[in-house]
Amino acid sequence: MKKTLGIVAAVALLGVLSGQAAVASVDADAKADLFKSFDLDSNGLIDLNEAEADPVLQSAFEDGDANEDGTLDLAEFQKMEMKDE
Ligand SMILES: [Ca+2]
Ligand SMILES: [Ca+2]
Repeated sequence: MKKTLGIVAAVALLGVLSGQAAVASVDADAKADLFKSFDLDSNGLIDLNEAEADPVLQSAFEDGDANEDGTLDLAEFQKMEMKDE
């Protein structure tokens, strides 16, 4: 079940990060859910280990980690998705 959720999340994130039509269907709540699905230990942060579950997230990780603490918090995660240019 966890694995299925991860795949769904990865597909959704792929759409968000690549600026496809999926953006319109992913609202703030869905983004929060997506964040939670990556945050496997539920500590409110996505670390590099957790980001490795998704190649797209992994490649965007460094860029998205605005304060360079090695983790993505929800605010950073939301900003990543909005950055579309
Ligand atoms: Ca975590
Ligand atoms: Ca950070």
